Amino acid sequence: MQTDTIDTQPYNDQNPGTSGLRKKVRTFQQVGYLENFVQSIFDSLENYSGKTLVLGGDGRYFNREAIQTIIKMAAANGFGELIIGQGGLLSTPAASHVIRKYQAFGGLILSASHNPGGPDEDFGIKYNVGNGGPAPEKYTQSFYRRSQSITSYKIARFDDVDLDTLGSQQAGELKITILDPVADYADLMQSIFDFSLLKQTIGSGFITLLFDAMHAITGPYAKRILVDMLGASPESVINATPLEDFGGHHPDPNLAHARELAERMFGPEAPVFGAASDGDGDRNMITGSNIFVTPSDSLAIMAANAHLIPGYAKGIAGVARSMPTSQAVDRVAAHYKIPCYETPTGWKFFGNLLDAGRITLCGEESFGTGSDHVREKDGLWAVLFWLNLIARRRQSVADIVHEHWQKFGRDIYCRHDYEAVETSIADGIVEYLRAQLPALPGQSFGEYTVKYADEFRYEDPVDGSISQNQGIRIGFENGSRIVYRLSGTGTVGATLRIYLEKFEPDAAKHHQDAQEALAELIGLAEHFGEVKKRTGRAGPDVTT
Ligand code: VG1
Ligand code: CO
Repeated sequence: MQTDTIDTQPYNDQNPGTSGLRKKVRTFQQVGYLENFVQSIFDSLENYSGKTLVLGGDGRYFNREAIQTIIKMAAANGFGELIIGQGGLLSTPAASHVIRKYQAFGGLILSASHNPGGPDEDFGIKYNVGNGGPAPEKYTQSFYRRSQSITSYKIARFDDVDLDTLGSQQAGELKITILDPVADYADLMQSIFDFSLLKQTIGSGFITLLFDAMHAITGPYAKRILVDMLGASPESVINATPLEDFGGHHPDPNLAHARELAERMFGPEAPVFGAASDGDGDRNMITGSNIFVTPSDSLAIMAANAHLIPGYAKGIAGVARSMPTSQAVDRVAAHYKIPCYETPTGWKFFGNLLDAGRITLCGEESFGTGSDHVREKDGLWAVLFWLNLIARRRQSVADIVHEHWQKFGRDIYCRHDYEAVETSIADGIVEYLRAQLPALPGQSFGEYTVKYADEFRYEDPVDGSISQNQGIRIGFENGSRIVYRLSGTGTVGATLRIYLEKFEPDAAKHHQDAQEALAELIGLAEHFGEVKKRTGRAGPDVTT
């Protein structure tokens, strides 16, 4: 096998964000851009010679091309085997499972998740370590450092590999195995959930369902699992064909982007259950007939009901949530006397807690829930969890949610996103907020008295690593919170997220509209952050 060492110049913007390096496709298409980043990853890793790397992506534009380049670079850098999803496809949770199942050294996942795809849209790449989870910060920081001084990369010379035929082939010393991207994952799901109960409950018509794959990676997974294995009707999976540009939409599972699903779930004759997943299959939106379940509530409800699911029948060790996620799950943890951890945004912070057996379930307000079955959040897993729950409790989604609120109280919650804000304006807002923090505690604003105002800092309880500046929090005596943070996944300007939360113990007040119930807090968020004033916007671009 002939390998070449190609001279290159560093790019100064290869700093991974919340979930890998995400940029416009055109940025990735610059000479040596992808190669520099991949070589920077390989250069930062040790002792992988002869070992296995998993490779797959969400099928977006540039996926196949990038995979061919990475195959040749992995060969030149001395990996022994590549396991690649057929067609270059692997959902993020399936990639995590494949890494674990085949005890691979690590994996490269090509995705920009819920961001749009196509020649003018986004692409992304991230490295996952041997536990199947996203590389912790100490890795991503060293990838970035290496990218700033890189002078060459290594690449092998051979013809493009056939990504579509299952089985193993040899390219020089490198073994390449193309595997069915769905099979192992479907087996894993079958080992966690009660498939015979689900089949029966769907077959009897008690559960009718609608799943929106948003023309992204979960189409083939949903068809195999929901339709072929569980007997749902083929029409219950919509937008099931993965497209390179997701049909021109944002593959972002929320009520704004999964519009067809939202219309049907809130229309007459709505199915019992509706859900959607994102570009790379790790997010989920849960709805029922005429009800939307916030991801924070979904996590809390899962934690409270986990014992009803075969895979968690023995009980759960603990739970974790990202800092901006509502405190609903904390109440469940307190009730069952299990630990609850608060981590910075991004799945990479759950890995150590999962590996150490300290937690079983975890989640984020951004439509992400998961468990110790893999080391990523998992969209279809969440769908199956809810279906299993509905089948076991024989109740509607609305009844399950309302009973939960009655027992634990409701954490009324919403998030406001201001997208593509000029970076200097966004930084100015953060500075302005930061300057106010020391003086806020003790001050009262109507019924809200500030209890604490700080910047979230996390010390990992397992390895002691510290992450600073993970979002600004203003917490009130009555348990309400306002959180501000800048997104680490956007590709245009800055995205400012404002997270708002208010606890309502009184069941008589549980059926309020979230925006109305949070109106006073929304006003306070503007008072502290001057976001509308400084951006000149009338309101958020996206409310979830
Ligand atoms: C967002 C979410 C975060 C999530 C991340 C990756 O990050 O807020 O909770 O972990 O996306 O999810 P940010 O930095 O933009 O707020 V995915 O499905 O995009 O891999
Ligand atoms: Co995603």
